[in-house]
Order: sequence, then C-alpha cells, then structure tokens
Amino acid sequence: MSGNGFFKDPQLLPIRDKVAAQERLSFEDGLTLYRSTDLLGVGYLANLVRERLHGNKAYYIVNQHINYSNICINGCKFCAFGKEAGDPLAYQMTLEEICTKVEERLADPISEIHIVGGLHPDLPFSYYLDMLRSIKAIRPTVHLQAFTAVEIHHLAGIAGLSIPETLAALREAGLGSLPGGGAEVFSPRIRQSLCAKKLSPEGWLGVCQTAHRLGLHTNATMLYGHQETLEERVDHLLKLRAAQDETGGFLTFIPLAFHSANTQLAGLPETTGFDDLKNLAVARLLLDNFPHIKAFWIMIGPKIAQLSLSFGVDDIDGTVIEERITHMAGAQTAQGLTRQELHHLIRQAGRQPVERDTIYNVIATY
Ligand code: V47
Repeated sequence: MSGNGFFKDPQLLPIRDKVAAQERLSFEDGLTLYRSTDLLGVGYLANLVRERLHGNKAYYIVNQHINYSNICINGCKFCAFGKEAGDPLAYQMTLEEICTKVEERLADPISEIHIVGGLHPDLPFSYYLDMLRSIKAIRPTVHLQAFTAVEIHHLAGIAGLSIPETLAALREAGLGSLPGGGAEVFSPRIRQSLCAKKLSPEGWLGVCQTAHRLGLHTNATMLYGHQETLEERVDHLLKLRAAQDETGGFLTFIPLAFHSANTQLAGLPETTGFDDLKNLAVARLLLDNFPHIKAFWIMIGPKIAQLSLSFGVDDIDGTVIEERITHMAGAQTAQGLTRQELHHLIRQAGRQPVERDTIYNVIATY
C-alpha cells in the first residue's frame, strides 16, 4: 500500500488503513472522501478495491436502448425527457414501431435491450406485456432489462396487482432484470423540491428488494450535480448498501451526472470531470457489497468514462444506440459507440476488454 507521502490529504490515511484491512467505511468516512480535494488519493483507494474484485478486467455490453414513451405524470424538475400528454414533443411508440427498432438491429450481436419510459397515464398493462413478448419473439435470446422500480410501481397500479404479482407477470412475458433508474437522491428535502410526485425512497427500495427476493437482479443509480449536499449523497449510498445487505440482488451502481438543459433547473452548470470521477470512486469505496460500479459514458463522456477505469470503475456500459433521456437534457455525447471504439478506450486505459451479458456472464475476452 502506498506510503504516507502519496496522500496529499492526511485525512485519507485512516481510510487507507480501513481499505487495506477490508473494513467497512462509515458515514463520516464517506464525507471525508467527498470533501477531500485529493482526487488521486481517493482514486487510488477506489482502484485498490476495483483491482481486488476484478483484476484488470473492464466490462462492457453490446446493448440497445429503447425509450418507448416520454409521456409522464410525474413532472420531475430535473427531467427534460418527460412530457405531459398533448405536449407537441410527447410521443409513444406503437408495438410495431418498437418491433421495427429491434428488427433494424438484428444483424448486431446485441445481448441486452434496455427499456425505460415515462409513467404513462393510460397505456394498459397488456401494452407492456406484449412489448416484452413481441421483442422476445424477434430476438429470443436477448436479455430484457426493462422498467425502473418507479415504472414497476406504476404498472402495478394500472394492472391492479401487487408488486410481486406485477413482477411475476412481466417475468413470464420476458422480463430479465430491472435497470437502476428512478432512485434520484433519497433525501426527502430533494424529493420534495424536485420530484414530489415520485415513488418514495422506501417504495423504490421496496420494489427492488421484492425483485431480488423473486430472483430478479436490479441496478441502482444516484442523480448528482443538482441541489444535493455531500451528506445527502453519502446517505443515499449507505441506504443502498443497507438494502443490499438484506437482499443482495443489486448488480451495478451507476452515478448519473445531471444535465440541466431543457429542464426546470436549466442554467445549473454541468458536472465537472473532477466530481464525476470522485462520485464513481466514492461509490466504489462505500458500496463494498456491490459487485460492479458503472460509468455511463453517455452522461460523462467517453474520455472521463475511460479515466474512471483507474478510479474504481469496472464497467463502461455499452454500445447504447439511440439514447433520449440525457440527450433531451443537452448531452453532447454520441448516440452510440461501436465495439471497436469501446475496446480502444479500454485498451488505452491499460485494461482488458471483457464483453459481458446483463448478469456479468463473460461473452468474450479480448
Ligand atoms: O431515472 C433524468 C436520470 C435516469 C436526467 O441500470 C437524468 O444500467 C441526467 O437510470 N440528466 C434513467 N440524468 C437512466 C438510467 C440508467 C442509465 C444507464 C444505465 C442504467 C442501468 C440506468 O436518468 C432517470 C433519472 O434518474 N435522469 N433526467 C437529466 N436531466
């Protein structure tokens, strides 16, 4: 382990000792990490944990995103994607349109389709079941990572079913796992201010834990870079860690960098590379029971995502292909990356590209 002289911030030394001893970090440790300007020190510690878990591997997936509708009843202030029904920019895809999107990519070796939408007020439950079934009919082996915990809760209301019944019906139709969206920041202050109508933190965690108990994996996210405090970030991460201790079904944590354009928070500055790397590194250190930390290159850019492979990250998501949520909020990143581009980023960072499926089975190593 690196000598004391490496760390510019002496407050990191006791945390270094805990990391070396594989001891769990506390709330105060989390705050110290966030407050420290010794980014290289924090990154070094996160990299130790990443290396212990994953050696030199850096995962990616060949996936496709489908955002079936942006019509949403929640009206979250941070969201440029969601629109009220009747808004000129509102859309909802028919099942035929969704099938066309899937058919258009049949030649690509896609192993996952990632499906997220708004909370539509009146699409019937059958639309969601038929969507999964139709995609599976076209691509029987693809893994469907579909519907955030917030959508699942909404669909349960539409279907008049309990959460376990809703998940079981969706699984029967082809659901493979849940993406990590909709967690935002668990702080009641932030939720009151930014997304008062959204499913509560307890509700979000409850849906994920119910999914875990049924044998479905889920991801988890945190939206950062808006109005949240460092204390609220640490609290969010520790709530995820506590939930994971109980049910163990979270696969990956993905910090989501806030983009303000076209939102009710327009004008807030972009997150910085420093803060993007710091969030990923602190997450790796606090979430000791999460197998994977993912950098979503769409939100932080491929260059910071590449650097993050030395700051605790073992996964840089995937090919994506047509993303709407961040691009409607002003993201300047590409809509997709090729497998070759992902390999180039990973190799230049000195890591070994590993193509994975959704649940981290290795498809190929390069
Ligand atoms: O839930 C909304 C966030 C999420 C903005 O599970 C915004 O592997 C930034 O969850 N700026 C959806 N973020 C995306 C998501 C996701 C993405 C990639 C991989 C995975 C995974 C999950 O995007 C929403 C919300 O938290 N979001 N608006 C915005 N203006």
